[in-house]
Amino acid sequence: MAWFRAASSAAKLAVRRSLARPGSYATKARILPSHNRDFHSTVFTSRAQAATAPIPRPVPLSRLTDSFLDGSSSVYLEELQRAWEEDPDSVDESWDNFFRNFVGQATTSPGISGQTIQESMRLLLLVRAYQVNGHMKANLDPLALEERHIPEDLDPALYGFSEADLDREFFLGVWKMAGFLSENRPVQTLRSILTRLQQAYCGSVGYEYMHISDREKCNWLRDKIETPTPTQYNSERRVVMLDRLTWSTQFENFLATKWTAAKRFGLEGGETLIPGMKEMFDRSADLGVESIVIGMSHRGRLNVLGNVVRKPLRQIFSEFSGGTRPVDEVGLYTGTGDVKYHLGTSYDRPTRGGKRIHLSLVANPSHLEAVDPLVIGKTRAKQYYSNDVDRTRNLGILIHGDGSFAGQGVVYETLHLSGLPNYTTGGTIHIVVNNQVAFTTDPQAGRSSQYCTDVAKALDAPIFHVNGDDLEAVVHVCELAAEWRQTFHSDVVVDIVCYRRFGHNEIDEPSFTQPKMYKVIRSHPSALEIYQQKLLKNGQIAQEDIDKIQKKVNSILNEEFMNSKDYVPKKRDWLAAYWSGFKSPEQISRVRNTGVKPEILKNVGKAITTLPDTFKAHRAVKKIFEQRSQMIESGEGIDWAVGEALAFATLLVEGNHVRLSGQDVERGTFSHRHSVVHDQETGEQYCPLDHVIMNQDEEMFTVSNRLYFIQEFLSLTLFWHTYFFTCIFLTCFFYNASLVVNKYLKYGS
Ligand SMILES: Cc1ncc(C[n+]2csc(CCOP(=O)(O)OP(=O)(O)O)c2C)c(N)n1
Repeated sequence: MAWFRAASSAAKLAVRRSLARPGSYATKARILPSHNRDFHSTVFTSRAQAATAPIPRPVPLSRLTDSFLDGSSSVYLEELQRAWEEDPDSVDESWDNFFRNFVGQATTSPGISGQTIQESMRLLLLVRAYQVNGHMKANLDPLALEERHIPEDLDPALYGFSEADLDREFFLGVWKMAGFLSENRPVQTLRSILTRLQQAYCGSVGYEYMHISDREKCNWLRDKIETPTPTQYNSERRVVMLDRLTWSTQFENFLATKWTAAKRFGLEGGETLIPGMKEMFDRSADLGVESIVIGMSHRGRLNVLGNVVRKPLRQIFSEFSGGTRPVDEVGLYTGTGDVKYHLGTSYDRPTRGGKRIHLSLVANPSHLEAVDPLVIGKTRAKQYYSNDVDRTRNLGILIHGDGSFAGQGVVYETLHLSGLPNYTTGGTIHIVVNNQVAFTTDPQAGRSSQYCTDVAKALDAPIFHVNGDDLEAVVHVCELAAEWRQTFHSDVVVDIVCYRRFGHNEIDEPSFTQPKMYKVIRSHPSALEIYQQKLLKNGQIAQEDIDKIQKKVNSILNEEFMNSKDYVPKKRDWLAAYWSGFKSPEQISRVRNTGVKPEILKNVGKAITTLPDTFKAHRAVKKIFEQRSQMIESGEGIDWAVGEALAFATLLVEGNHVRLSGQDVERGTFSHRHSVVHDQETGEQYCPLDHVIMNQDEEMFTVSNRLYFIQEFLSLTLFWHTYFFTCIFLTCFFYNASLVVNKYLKYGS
């Protein structure tokens, strides 16, 4: 019990000490320019700051000490400890944890220099504060223009620690925690704990994950973030990253010099997206992903097409030059004007780990974010048709702008589908190219939330904010996102905080509206220059190697440009995937006989009107099913609901997948369908259309009530239709989906 008495009195002493020290408690959140993040100058409230800071009001001792350390409660604690020593199971689990952590350590770790219980608890709170709010102090803005409120709970002085405590050793272990707080971490000095907290949470990455309610998921992330030492890449990886960043940068430069007046919606300022995506895909392939469906809007699309999906560069250049039309295909697949950054393509790409991964970039209309649910629908359809039951082989990736991610309702609606059993794709990876301006709107004017990604918190998705000028940090979080998705099969967000070197497009003048920002941007080095300088400075690469990479990339770009002059487009260039038998707008489909033989109608009719013997359906529903059975038997009086069910059933018999989706599709808005019947005693559900053919796969007929988002429903369903030639039936309130009809359905088929 000596530990306890010593701890108790030492704790009180520590509190008195800290109370006696003026200004040791930070009283307010401070505003610091984002570049001023040097550990030693910001981690403690300095004397100079303390002198100008308001003098803290006296705090009653009772509010600062842990009450169980005082008076009669100490006797109680001694009793508890005695009981625990005899039998750990005799005390509550929380006390068992407490004694195991603190008593065990205090007696067995001579290195801990006078650590009191109260200090341990305060240190724990400090670590927690970094986990929750460390991102507020992270160095995220490459332009260092953003002024952020640094929460006071990141100041060790708030917890009573001073410079004098820096070299004291502390144990932090807590039962069932990972990272800093795991029980098997060695004892560390306060200085090293604070340094590592700063590195882990306040460097180029700001992690937001403490909103996630699942402890296992938080621990998984803590293990990845709070590693004993920061992650390091070897020289081979660095050269690959440099090569990829050179491609991304040179590609935009090349287009800018060849087509000076063309709109590109270039990626300048956010070029690390490309190496980030490539590393994300490589990691995903290592973890079992075979196919990736990508959706994105204008920003950086040509760069993604050329450098990630590997659309032939000559083809892209030919589109810039106006290209020649294929003589034999005139009128079949045509397009004009700005079509080059709306087109999609697909490609089988070799990965760094020696695998192949199929990539397809879905065609995109001007409407921002409209493509989101289509990507989800296509991914889900691919999972169904490739029997990807655990959804680990097909992955959807969405790339957003910061303005669009925060502003477009379709983003929230798509996120909300992500966890529904009949809509999930096992997690989408979202990447935000956050150039901190939307057209001419500053973030402060464009949204109420702190981050443009806050909407994803509703989904318990982790969010990794990263400084877009730090290539290795971008690559790190891109890999982490891939690992998260393959581990937890849920959405994750990478927010690349970057800037837009030019205007909204290349012929816009950004200084009309963002003069201060663009003054900084004009003299800001590119991410490529920053990375080259970093590698040179650390002796990790020689100038000749950098020159060699630049020269190689330039010569390939020039070669492809020469080849683009004779490039003849093929009709398949217009399709995101190469579909054999896909009709052009001028070709007419064969009119098919959709009738079926009466015997088939009778057979399927039996299946759709039969309920299991033991099933206790509602009285009225039972009667409806008896009447339906008579209609099938006699062939007379067949009503709308039976006609519809027969249509679905015969589609199934012919091998088609049928998907019904809407807010009240299971019962039917007019209580007519009853495609899912509920047992009145057990609540069990039975869907007769799941039993039309022998050993029918449950997903072959999918009927699913869901939230009321018409646009997502149609977009999601559209891909089952266009990719797999299924049929779409549209019903009421359909006008909400007119965007999807105009932009996809009308042109799709
Ligand atoms: C639904 C829709 N609304 C408006 C527009 C017009 N528009 C095109 S780009 C853009 C700004 C988008 O900003 P952000 O998402 O931040 O992307 P950035 O262009 O900055 O990369 C707008 C409003 C559009 N294309 N689609």
